[in-house]
Amino acid sequence: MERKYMAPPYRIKMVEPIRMTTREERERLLQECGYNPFALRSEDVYIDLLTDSGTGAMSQNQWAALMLGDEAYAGSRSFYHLEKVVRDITGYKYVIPAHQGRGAEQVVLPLLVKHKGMYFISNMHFDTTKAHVELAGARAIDCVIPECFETEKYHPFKGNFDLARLEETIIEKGKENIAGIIVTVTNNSAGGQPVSMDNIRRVRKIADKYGIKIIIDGARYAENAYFIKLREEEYKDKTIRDIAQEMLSYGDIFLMSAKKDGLVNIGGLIAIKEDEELYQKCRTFIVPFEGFPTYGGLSGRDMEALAVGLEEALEIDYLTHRYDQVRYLGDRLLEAGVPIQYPVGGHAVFVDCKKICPHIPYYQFPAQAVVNELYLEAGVRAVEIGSFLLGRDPDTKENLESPLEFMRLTIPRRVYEYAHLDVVADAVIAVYQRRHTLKGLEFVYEPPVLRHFTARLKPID
Ligand code: P70
Repeated sequence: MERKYMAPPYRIKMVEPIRMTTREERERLLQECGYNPFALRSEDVYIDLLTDSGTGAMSQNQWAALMLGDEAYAGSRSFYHLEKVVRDITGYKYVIPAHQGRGAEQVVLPLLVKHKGMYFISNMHFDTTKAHVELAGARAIDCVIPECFETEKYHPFKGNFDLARLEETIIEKGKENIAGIIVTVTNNSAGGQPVSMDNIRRVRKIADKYGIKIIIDGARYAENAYFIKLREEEYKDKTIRDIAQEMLSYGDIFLMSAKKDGLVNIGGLIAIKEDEELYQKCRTFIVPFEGFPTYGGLSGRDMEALAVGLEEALEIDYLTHRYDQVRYLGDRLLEAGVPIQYPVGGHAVFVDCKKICPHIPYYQFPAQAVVNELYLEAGVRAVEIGSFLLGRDPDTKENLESPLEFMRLTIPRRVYEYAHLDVVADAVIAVYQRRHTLKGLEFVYEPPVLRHFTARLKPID
């Protein structure tokens, strides 16, 4: 029988108890954490939807693989195992591990910035990528299609590049000033929205025309491949692996936070298609930042678990159930009239808080107000993806206004059941019903880089 939402393609072998707190406890805890749930202890969270990064459950095969870890400083067997798997999936020649995505970004992005006044163009940069672009002295430009910002309107690939704008931007800034085109799959900032194969292929054509390198930010590349299979007619009978291979064939450099579609709790990857000179530079610079090029901040057992996780994340049953969980939560909210980014993406439901709290201006962080209220309601931790995360203009230091103010309900891989998602949906709906009572926030402490991780706030009366 066809089911509307697929049951988990696994059974449970080990459990981690979680605990519900009282409303009084949560009021105190929220105040103590400076109205920023990043500072909460995870033990004080009932259902943790802060991120899908490093929060997934490993399989029995991954746990078994840990025992095979070869902890040699240089040239371990585990590195060569990982290298083989990554070469097979990407088709790229050179592979260097990193401790996580931003470790890979820190090594590679500055090497692409050749002089002052350079730009990276992306469909949408995610927070750490943008931070590394700016730390490398370059500037980040986003070129996503406008449909991405119309949250209630269906579009199968809201992560797509606006190709005309991409080309205009290259011409306007001068091709010699473009350090690279970053294709973020899926587009995290706007809802885990996919990029179509057709779009990636056309980006490649433009890149070739102007001699620009393509960097694939592939944290969720397997989820992107799944959407291509689902929504792009000519790929419906292809395997996820074949689709992933074709997607990556259009890139030159693959950067991956393996904490997502690598199904591990820590890990990252740099893969380079054929540019030997760039590879040599990465090998040099990985040493002071991450470690020797055959471990890059990972232990042998981490690399073994990753080699297995990369394969598992390409399994169709795993991906179908994962997407169904996200879809289930999205459908429950839509039925209750809660505005969300529609259709839902691959890793999370993004609640449109600009619509929920029009009375709170962007510089008082409407989505953060909703995140905090959700924690008070049911001990559920979500995360703000909006003006709080976006930060300030690196030149003028003005607070930037995000076009979208989202509360992201991020679903960890293979961790929660549909029943947990019901708790989340009921709580979001309760908060939605008292949305008029929510108040904006102001800074008590604001760090200069990636402020959302460690800032302290207070509600404005
Ligand atoms: C997330 C985390 C990380 C990320 C990413 C893309 C497309 C690179 C990276 C960096 C970050 C985060 C945000 C809010 C709360 C917790 C964590 N994304 N590229 O959850 O990779 O984290 O391994 O250094 O999404 O989306 P890494």
